[in-house]
Amino acid sequence: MKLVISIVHREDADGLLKALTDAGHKATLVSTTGGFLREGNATVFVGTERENLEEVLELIKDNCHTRTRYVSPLVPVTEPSEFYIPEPVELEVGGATVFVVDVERHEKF
Ligand code: 2BA
Repeated sequence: MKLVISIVHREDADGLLKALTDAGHKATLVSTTGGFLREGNATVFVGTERENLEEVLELIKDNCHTRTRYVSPLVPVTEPSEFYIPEPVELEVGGATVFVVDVERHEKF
């Protein structure tokens, strides 16, 4: 068995959950926060048999969209802040960041 941990944009989470459950997969949604932007994102956990893994990954790929974000960098400590005008930096935010891990044991009590 595999556990698919997928960090996705909040706006994609509902569509992804629907696509997964419509296809007969079980999923859990957790509200999370990105360490870099400190913005809310969503993490979806799917436990699945090995033979269904590629279908789960395809559903994630099809339902999560890349977005461009502009963020203002923090004032560098070496710069006097009154003279520093930060230029927004363009970031490409996933899509989905996906980890697939082996499940040693799965029980349901
Ligand atoms: P955040 O950590 O808030 O990162 C949001 C976006 O900021 C990232 O998009 C990336 O484009 C950029 N970014 C992150 N760290 C950076 C850095 N040190 N320098 C420059 N730019 C940086 P994604 O790569 O698509 O990641 C989206 C979210 O997925 C992340 O939100 C984080 O919550 C999660 N994530 C990504 N890679 C991860 C990893 N290796 N381990 C755990 N969580 C991860």
